[in-house]
This record gives sequence, C-alpha cells and structure tokens, in this order.
Amino acid sequence: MSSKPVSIIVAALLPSFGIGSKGTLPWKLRKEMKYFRNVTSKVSDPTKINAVVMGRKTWESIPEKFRPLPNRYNVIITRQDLTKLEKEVGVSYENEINDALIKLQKLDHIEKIFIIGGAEIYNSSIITQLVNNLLITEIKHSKNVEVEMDTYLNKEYILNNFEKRTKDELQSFIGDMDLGETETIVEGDFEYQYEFYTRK
Ligand code: FOL
Repeated sequence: MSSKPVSIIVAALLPSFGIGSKGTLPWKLRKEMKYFRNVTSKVSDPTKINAVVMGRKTWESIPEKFRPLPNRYNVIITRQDLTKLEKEVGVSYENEINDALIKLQKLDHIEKIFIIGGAEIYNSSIITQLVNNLLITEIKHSKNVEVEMDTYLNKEYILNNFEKRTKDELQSFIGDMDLGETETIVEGDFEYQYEFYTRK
C-alpha cells in the first residue's frame, strides 16, 4: 500500500487567517504565485504529475488562460449532478472531497495531492484525517492597515492539531526547487513567509 501526501496550500493573512474577500484574493503577490505554481508542479519522478483539487468557485477565480492549471491533474469539487455537467477538457469532477482524495490515492501516475481551496474545501478537508500537511504563506500588511476579509481558515482547529515545522522540513517536502528568500519576503504593501505544518 502506497500513500501520497495530501497538502493544503494557501496564502493567509495573520493573525486572523483570513484568506479571501468577496470571492477573490485581497492581494496580488507575483513571487508568491510563482511559489504556488512551482510547489504544486514540482515532481521528483518525471513520469508522474501532481494533482490540484479545488472547489468550483476557486476554479472560476483562476484566469481562463491558466486553466486547467498546466502540468497538473485538475479536480473540481461541485454539488452539481456529474451526469448533467458541462465538463471542461482536461478536468476531472467529483461531488465529495473525500471521494476525490480516495480516487487520487489509487492513481499511480499522481505523485502528490494539493488542495487549493477555497474556504469551504479547506475547512472541510482539514478536519478529516485525509490531510497531512499545510503549506501556509503567512502574510502581514506592512503598515498594519486593515485588509478587508470575509473568509477564514479554521485557525483554532489548525493550532490545536498541527505543528509548525522548520524551513529545512519545508525544503525537504518541496524537493530541490529554489525557495528563493527563506526569510520574510516583501512585495508591495505585504510581507510574508512560507510556512509548513504537519499533524501533531
Ligand atoms: N496558495 C498560495 N500559497 N497562494 C495563492 O495565491 C493561492 N491561490 C489559490 C490557492 N492556493 C494558493 C487559488 N487561486 C492561480 C490563480 C488563482 C489561484 C490559484 C492559481 C493561477 O493562475 N496559477 C497559475 C500561475 C499564474 C501566474 O504565474 O501568474 C499556475 O500555473 O499555477
């Protein structure tokens, strides 16, 4: 029995763990997006690809020119009847996150599984034992200006059940890709750090 790691990847504003506002991200961070693309794309076995699992609204929030996210196996979670759905080319569909994760575990050509949002998918999957890791980019506003947020990660569950690991452990999880700066990165009005959590 082989099992692939399942990781949430998310950018969140501290201290609230806010992740969105009005269906979109409250910031535009180019280096951070490159980190997302690299981490979710990088494989150690060149015959395999990683999977990205997302809710339907997250799919719609990705610019059309970038979807399906290239070089990754894209899965959309939707409540719609799968037999009646207008399916996009190169995308796989499921009604339940759990079913998606179980099916992906059985596909030999998938290396790692990343859950890429949104809030409903993040918060329902972390409370299952199916998620092993959290890759959280922890963001702060440089001038402590209030950033409007209406969507949050379940901070209490995370702090009670996961533990922050070291930068070396993050590096070992993502493999030989270049993390660039490992300490605080500044982009526009925001500063952030890449963090890695696993279960306690
Ligand atoms: N995790 C992290 N760390 N940062 C994020 O911004 C993030 N965003 C989502 C999920 N997890 C995240 C969901 N939103 C694209 C756009 C929105 C999005 C996720 C991905 C996207 O277009 N990605 C392209 C790269 C585009 C570019 O290079 O500008 C990709 O190929 O991954």
